Amino acid sequence: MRPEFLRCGAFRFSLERPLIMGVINVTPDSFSDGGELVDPQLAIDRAKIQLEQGADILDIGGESTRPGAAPVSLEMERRRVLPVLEALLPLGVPISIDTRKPAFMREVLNLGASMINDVSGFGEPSALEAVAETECCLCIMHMLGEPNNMQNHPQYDNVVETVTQFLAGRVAQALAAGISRERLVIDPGFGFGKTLDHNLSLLGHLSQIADLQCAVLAGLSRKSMLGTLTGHAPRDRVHASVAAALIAVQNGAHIVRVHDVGPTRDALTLWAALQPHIQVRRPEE
Ligand code: HH2
Repeated sequence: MRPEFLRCGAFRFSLERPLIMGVINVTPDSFSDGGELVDPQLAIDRAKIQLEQGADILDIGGESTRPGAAPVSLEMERRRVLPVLEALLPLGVPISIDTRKPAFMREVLNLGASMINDVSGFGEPSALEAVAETECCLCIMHMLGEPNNMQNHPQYDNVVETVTQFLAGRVAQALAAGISRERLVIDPGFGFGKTLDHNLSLLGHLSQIADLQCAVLAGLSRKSMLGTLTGHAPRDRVHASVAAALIAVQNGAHIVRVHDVGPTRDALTLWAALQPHIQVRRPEE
């Protein structure tokens, strides 16, 4: 059964139509937009533009997790993210914080963040504890290894099976910690310890991940798989990113995490308008 709602702090989303999460990287080194938004005011301005363009959730990150990236300290993450979070909270919109640190999770949730997006899938021992007692939404992502080594010859017997099993296990742990299913989002982690072939397999089998009965998020925006296929640099991958978001939604994603909110919203508006008109043909027709 398809999940119908997503609880995200004080917000409640219907999953009838796809949601857009706008990416705000307050980092000097992100692969796609690194350095553009290190000035907090620029990050705040970008976030406001994304909201006008139709972002449902903003995802603020202070640590790049691109292949090869080194971890940053808690203090650095606080210094980058908190001014932006504090300026955006009064707007009353759902804000997700992209972090792997339980101490930072607690701090931003106390301030009013609605969602925690953890690319390590809440793998730190106290990560689930940090979020369990709140109403926040969790994005549980699969990653093989760590950003500094994840693209060193990633191997799987069956990538779709492995990722699905991993996510199923983490969902079971979250449920056991008292976190309700409507607060859970799962994400195969495109590009996180995956070759082009692995990424394409996961995109093609996203509906298998959606069978886990949680909202599914897909983050394909400007990623290197699109560069490999098109030959374009990150900032010139908008068309491929929009196509990827559309394919992900077609294959079962409920949320797409994107840098280019306006073009993605246009494409998904068309997709949503088309849905009531799609005929299911029976074999005898
Ligand atoms: N991808 C990135 C970062 N966070 N979170 C989720 N849930 N899913 C993703 O696919 C995902 C993510 C990497 O993209 P970006 O934020 O643009 O780059 P960087 O990590 O270099 O800041």
